[in-house]
Amino acid sequence: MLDKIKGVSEEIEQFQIDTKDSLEKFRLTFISKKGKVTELFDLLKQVPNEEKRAVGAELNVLKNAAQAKLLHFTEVFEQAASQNASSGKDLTLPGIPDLNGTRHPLSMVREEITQIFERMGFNLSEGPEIEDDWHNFTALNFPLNHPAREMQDTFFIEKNPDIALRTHTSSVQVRVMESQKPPIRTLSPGRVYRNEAISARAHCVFHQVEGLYIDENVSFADLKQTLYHFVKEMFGKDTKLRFRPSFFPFTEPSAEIDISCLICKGEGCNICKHSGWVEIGGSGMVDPNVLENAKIDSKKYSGYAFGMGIERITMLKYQIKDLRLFTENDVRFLKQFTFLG
Ligand code: 2U9
Repeated sequence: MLDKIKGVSEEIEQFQIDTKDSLEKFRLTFISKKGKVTELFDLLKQVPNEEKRAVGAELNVLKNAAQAKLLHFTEVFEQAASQNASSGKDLTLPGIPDLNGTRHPLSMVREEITQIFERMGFNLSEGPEIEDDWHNFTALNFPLNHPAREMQDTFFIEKNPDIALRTHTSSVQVRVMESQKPPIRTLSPGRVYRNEAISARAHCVFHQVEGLYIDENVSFADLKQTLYHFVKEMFGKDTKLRFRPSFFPFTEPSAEIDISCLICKGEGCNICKHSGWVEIGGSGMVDPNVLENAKIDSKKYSGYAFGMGIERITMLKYQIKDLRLFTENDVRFLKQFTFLG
């Protein structure tokens, strides 16, 4: 019995207490109802009467040692806790996990689009969001009385009709044409502004990618092939493409770009309004007036241009039904996207 007491005594001495959890473990191991010290007291009944007094005395020494160690460390932790409380910190609280952020879906899709065109030899161009009338409208062949210039579509700066927030990134491409010589093969992604009421389908701030290719003998066939390649890369090789005649002041001829519906694969569903097709943007051959406005000889050079809304492409790709989700910054929405580009 004395050997057992000695063994437990050594265990108590060596027991490492460095956290509140290990303090509790110490209490359970030695002092609780099922603890080793209590168990030894239970064994005292079996000790012969003549030894009981001596063994009992040893057991009391053991119990006191265990309780003294428990008390000492209880005080140590209480003191530390009160110091932390007075310094406003609770070091016993669990740490804040270091969560990784995710890319915004618009940023991911923009990069996916630009990478596809970069692989086809397009470079990226940027320009100011606050533009003058020349680069946003006049150079792009907008007639003076064109409705897109009016207040309901355009945000003007301090009532100065010559300065506005750009309504498309074509203004960037006018600047590229003015400062570079053909061949030009450029892509301009960026934020654009239109004076529209905010709803699930429209916003006053959105993003576009526009492309421009100017060289000798550029034809509509080149435009078709470039967009054909883009659509297969972006939406999958089974996606179909069609061009629908349209009108833009800056291109002639002009065409809307439709792709076969990604949801029903052309069968007809709610997303494509049962037509089997969804619009992803517009395109056309750069109007000779636009080339001449940038002092590019329209007899020698021709070009194609196209434009797409990044929100629209993202909504189609991820089946997002409300445009406002892009700007609400709700992490439950944002954390669903991972970039694989
Ligand atoms: C230059 C000359 C021509 C760019 C083009 C479109 C057609 C077009 C819309 C798509 C959806 C804008 O975001 S949207 O609302 N764009 O339909 N954009 S051709 O034409 C240009 C660009 C630059 C110098």
